[in-house]
Amino acid sequence: MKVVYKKPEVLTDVSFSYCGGCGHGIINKLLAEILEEEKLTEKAILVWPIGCSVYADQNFNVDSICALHGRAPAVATGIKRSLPDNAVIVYQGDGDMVSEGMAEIMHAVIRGEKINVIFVNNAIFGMTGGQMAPTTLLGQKTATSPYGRKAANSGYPVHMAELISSFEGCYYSERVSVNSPNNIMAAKKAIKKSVQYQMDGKGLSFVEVVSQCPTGWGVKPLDSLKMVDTSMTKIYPLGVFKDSGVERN
Ligand SMILES: Cc1ncc(C[n+]2csc(CCOP(=O)(O)OP(=O)(O)O)c2C)c(N)n1
Ligand code: SF4
Repeated sequence: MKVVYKKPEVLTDVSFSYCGGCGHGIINKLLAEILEEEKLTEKAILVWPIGCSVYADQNFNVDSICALHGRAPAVATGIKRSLPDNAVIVYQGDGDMVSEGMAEIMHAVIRGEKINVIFVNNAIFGMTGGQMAPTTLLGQKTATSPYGRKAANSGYPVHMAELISSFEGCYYSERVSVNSPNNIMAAKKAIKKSVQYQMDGKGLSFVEVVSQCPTGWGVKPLDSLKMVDTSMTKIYPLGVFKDSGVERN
């Protein structure tokens, strides 16, 4: 029988540790497909965060390291500068990046480090039980904002893809989502393009993935897919915020 689909070989047989319906598993699989299609399985070095994807190194048969809370862009900087021919890919959640490690991502883009950053924004601290993050939507109920996030107490959601795009050190910044087949295909295209930019020696390439966290949001997986359209992308619009490759053509 003709094989029409199979698991990327770069993935091990260890099951993903994510909840059913979580966006992380989709994003991890896209990354695996891209590494194979770009023939980077030997050249890639993945930098994992603290968060629900902390165990993902067990799923990829690729060189990797887990960086402590929010420090992934700093760790990736050291790796890329000492191994400039490798594809150094950072993967971070919003709690890890925007709460715990905002300084590291800011200084990585200020320096224009030639790395990829995949930023998974599910508007919540997933791993630790659904606490409010800097990306939590106004009015969103979380374990630490049971009456909904209020700007007067906790400020406003942070728009990372737009913010990163404003730095000269950023070569590419796009926001995508993974709540429908079309959006998953667009997410793959964006991540693939960003990886190609790194292999061409360009500056920091950033892809924010608006991702569903049904467990943290307290909804069923199918409802979480709808919430990406009805809530998340209303505040975090999808699109390209900077693409220096296109602008220079
Ligand atoms: C110094 C420190 N602060 C906080 C924690 C708890 N902690 C573990 S993972 C994490 C963040 C998880 O949220 P996020 O980065 O949004 O990733 P997700 O789990 O949602 O994918 C936190 C706060 C910790 N272990 N150590
Ligand atoms: S808590 Fe949320 S982000 Fe973490 S694995 Fe479960 S659904 Fe995914």
